[in-house]
Amino acid sequence: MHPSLQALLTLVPALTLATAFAAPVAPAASRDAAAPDSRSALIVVDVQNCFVEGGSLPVKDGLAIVPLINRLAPAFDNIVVTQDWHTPGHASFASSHAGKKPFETTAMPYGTQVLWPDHCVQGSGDAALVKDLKLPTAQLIIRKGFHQGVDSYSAFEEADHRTSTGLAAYLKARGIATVYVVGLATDFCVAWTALDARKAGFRTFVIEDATRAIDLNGSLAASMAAMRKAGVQVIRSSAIAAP
Ligand code: VGL
Ligand code: ZN
Repeated sequence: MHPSLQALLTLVPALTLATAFAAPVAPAASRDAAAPDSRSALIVVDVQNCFVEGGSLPVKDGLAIVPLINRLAPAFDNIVVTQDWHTPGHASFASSHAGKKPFETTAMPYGTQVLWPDHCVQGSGDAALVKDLKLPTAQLIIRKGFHQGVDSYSAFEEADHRTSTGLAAYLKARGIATVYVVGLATDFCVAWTALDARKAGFRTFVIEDATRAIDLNGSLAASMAAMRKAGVQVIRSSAIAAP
């Protein structure tokens, strides 16, 4: 669990109230402020068969974001794609822990770990990118969660908060200052990626309608509050690409 998310999860009832009064979605007038430029990158998180209808850990309505992402892509000179990429018997799988069921938690050396159904195993069709995702100009695929004993929701660093994926250095070497995060799932890999993007100093947008959530025990409200608190700007795809 991301430390700032963990702290916030203990406040879920308060947060639910807080988000009910959160600022409304950015109006069309903010289109220019949200517009990507040559120093912007789109980060497409985990749009894989495992996380959509028919996959091993399906996120409700996950496929609905694919046409949106395809429509956003031409607005970006720089696109990075991530893939959740686990070993068979990965430590984040409930099946690797005697007596544990999916969606329960366990204590790992790096903190509390939600246990998932087996998902996104390296090289499987389940781990492949969704076929209809059309990102012909994407330049980098970051695979994460491939160390047997450590999960990695974030595209920037593993859940031990020590092991870097190299993404921040890559983006900085390419002159990127602003990132736009889309994909699955809002409250896990998208949120952790956006929070770490802020930590690494990027101006950070999450394009909310191009994400879908798992929403486990209030995790969606907690993640939205954590992102807003960290300065992540939550926008709609209409601020960037005409519907
Ligand atoms: C994810 C749970 C487990 C995600 C990955 O992509 O949000 N969620 N592994
Ligand atoms: Zn995973």
